[in-house]
Amino acid sequence: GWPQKLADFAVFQPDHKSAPSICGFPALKIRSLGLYPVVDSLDWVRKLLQWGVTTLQLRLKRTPDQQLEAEISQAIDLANCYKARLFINDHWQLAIKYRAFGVHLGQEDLEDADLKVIQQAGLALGISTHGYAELLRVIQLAPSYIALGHIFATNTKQMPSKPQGLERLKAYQALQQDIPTVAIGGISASKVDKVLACGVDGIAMVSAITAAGNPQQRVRQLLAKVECHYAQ
Ligand code: 3NM
Repeated sequence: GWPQKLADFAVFQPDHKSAPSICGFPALKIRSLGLYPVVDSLDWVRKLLQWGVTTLQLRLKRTPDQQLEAEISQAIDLANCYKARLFINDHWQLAIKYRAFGVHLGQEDLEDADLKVIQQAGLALGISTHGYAELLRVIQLAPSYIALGHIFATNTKQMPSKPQGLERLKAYQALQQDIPTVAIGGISASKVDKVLACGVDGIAMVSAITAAGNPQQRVRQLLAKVECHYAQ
């Protein structure tokens, strides 16, 4: 049978050679994630889509339960109108119900999520990792992309571990070339060049965009920089 929970993967030996994505999650093209804003409201999703963002994540951590479904379903409808790739953080059942492009799972969400159901629904899957051990485990799941964090100190999320830094980011990136990667954590506008130079396929950002004095201008500048980098 198919492993359904992370614990089951301990005995699951995928054959990397026979299939590029052994778990059947939709493959994303290497270098195609680009600028990947992570935001906490439908309002932000709407603005980012209007400003030309094509890959983004809705990460609702403080929304009351009774508002979750409306917020998520409207965000998905909007993103689908724009043909943008919206990943729903954690709420994988709602993501499937309203046909999101993808789901993003943190390590803690992985234990509860049914990966087989996500895969069978045809949604892309992104998974967070923090360090070598988590990365090796997640590579086995062959998700659509892997997030590598946190690269620099961040005030947006409480992190139990130390920042990974650029040297480790380069090493993780070199470790595997098949699955697209996204760097996250403390990436300010001025650090984007250094992070891109590590070879990652996308740059995930929260506060660099949401706390900017002029977020629209910031997004325009970041999109130009990131698109220019990947066009080379
Ligand atoms: N996940 P900012 S770091 C949501 O390492 C999140 O998994 C992280 O926010 C991880 O760009 C992080 O403001 C916060 O630092 C990123």
